[in-house]
Amino acid sequence: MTGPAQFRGFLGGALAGVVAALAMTTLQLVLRLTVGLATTPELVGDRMAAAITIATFGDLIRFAGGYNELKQLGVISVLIGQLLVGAGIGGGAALIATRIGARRSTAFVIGATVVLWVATIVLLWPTLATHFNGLPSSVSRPVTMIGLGIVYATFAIVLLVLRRRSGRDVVEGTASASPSRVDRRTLLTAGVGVGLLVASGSLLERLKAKATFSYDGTRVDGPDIGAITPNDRFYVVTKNIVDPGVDAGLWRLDIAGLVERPQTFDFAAFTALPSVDQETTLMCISNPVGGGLMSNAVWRGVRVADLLQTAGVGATAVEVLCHAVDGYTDTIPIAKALEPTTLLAYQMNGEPLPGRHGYPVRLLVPGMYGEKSLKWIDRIEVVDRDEKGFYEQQGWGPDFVIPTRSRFSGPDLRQPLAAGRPVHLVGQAFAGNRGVASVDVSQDGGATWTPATIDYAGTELTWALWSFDWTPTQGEYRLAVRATDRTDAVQSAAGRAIVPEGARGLHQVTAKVAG
Ligand SMILES: Nc1nc2c(c(=O)[nH]1)N[C@H]1C(S)=C(S)[C@@H](COP(=O)(O)O)O[C@H]1N2
Ligand SMILES: [Mo]
Repeated sequence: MTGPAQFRGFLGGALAGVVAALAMTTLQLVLRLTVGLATTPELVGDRMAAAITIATFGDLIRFAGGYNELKQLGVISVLIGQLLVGAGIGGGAALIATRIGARRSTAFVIGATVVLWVATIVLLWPTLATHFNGLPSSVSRPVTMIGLGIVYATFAIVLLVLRRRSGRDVVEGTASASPSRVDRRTLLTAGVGVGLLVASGSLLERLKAKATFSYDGTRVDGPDIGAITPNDRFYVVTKNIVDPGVDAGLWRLDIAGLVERPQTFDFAAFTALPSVDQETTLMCISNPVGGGLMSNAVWRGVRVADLLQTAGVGATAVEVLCHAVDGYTDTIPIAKALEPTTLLAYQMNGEPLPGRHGYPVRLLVPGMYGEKSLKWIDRIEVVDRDEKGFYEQQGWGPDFVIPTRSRFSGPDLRQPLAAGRPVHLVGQAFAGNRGVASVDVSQDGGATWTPATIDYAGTELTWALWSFDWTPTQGEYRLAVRATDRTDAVQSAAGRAIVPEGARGLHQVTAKVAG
């Protein structure tokens, strides 16, 4: 065959490869929407998140223009990558077919697909125990492997079918004799491709409607923050692009690892266990000083200590390694797991947990940053070594204990105030699991302090609400707030960056008072 004909053959093969990859993508999206199978973009994103440093993570977020934007960029990149790999295999198969023979070409397509499948499994291994409809972690890894096998096989089969049709033309010698026939084949392939593009596009739209982009990063802010945050206003942080939609009928909770009697509970058995109601505030490690990634709710749940006592914790236990259906992991020290306030919650403010807050069951670890409070949890494994969770692998921590903090949440002081007119300053203070004893307000950047009123004291495990009636005279004020916890420790004024152990420092706002 001549050079140009070979080149045309390569292009035809590449087109077939792209179309086969589109067929694979479409099937992936269908399986994601129907049976909760994790897609390659989601698994690659999670694998990357664990493999990169926080600095790179931050750079990527800035490069994309936000976390949600980075998630979208990641999905698009992996999907385009898949099409390019498909094009490469399709084009390669066409060249092999014309130079060596159809049989070798078929072997190449099958071989390349198997190699890719194995490579995917090896590279994404830590993330494979992910199933968004809540299959137990014991089966979700093999299910993901088989699912990947099915979608990769779909790629190979579609490519071979498309190749065999054009290959026959080559063998019959009609390809060069009748270019219009080749064009018809190409047109047919392209037509199938356009159809698949439309189908996968509409599936992507449906997934986007369910995606976390619209609510990830929800904060509570403003002058009207009550003691208890309503479920639909509670802050949200999630690593996921589309959060799990767990089928409570599929879901199981495993208590495993270094225990004498491993336990498995279904949802009915779990909610039949003795439970407690506990008001607890959660806050994200990435909450900036003065930020609203912090909320308070009343939770009903089962004490982890009760479950561990039933299971019988081995003497060498160091940590519990927790796993959730979205493949998220984190650890807590065994002593923390055994504290009576560490709960597996299944109700939030008197309702079943909302999907975005971890339905059907989430962990609550008072005193430690929100990332330890796994949503959609399905496994607690007692281990005798220091394991690292999803964010800890990136380099967060090692200390996840919440330092005492306080903030102004209202009113908005960007508008100048009027001298002599009273202002009602309000805010929250939070001291992890130590409780807030008192709050002070400063008008001079922290040089002198005046006690604020505690309007809601909360418990050891919750925030407190404070207010301060202030009637300023003309001038510019540097307002600051600080809290003292119930161990009498005063909030540190020393600033600390968010990375790697969470922000610390005084929340300060400038108030201008006109005469
Ligand atoms: N399974 C799972 N659990 C998770 C997360 C997650 O992405 N997946 N995010 C964590 C983080 S970083 C925080 S701050 C809290 C937020 O909980 P909320 O969205 O209910 O406020 O959930 C934690 N639990
Ligand atoms: Mo977080």
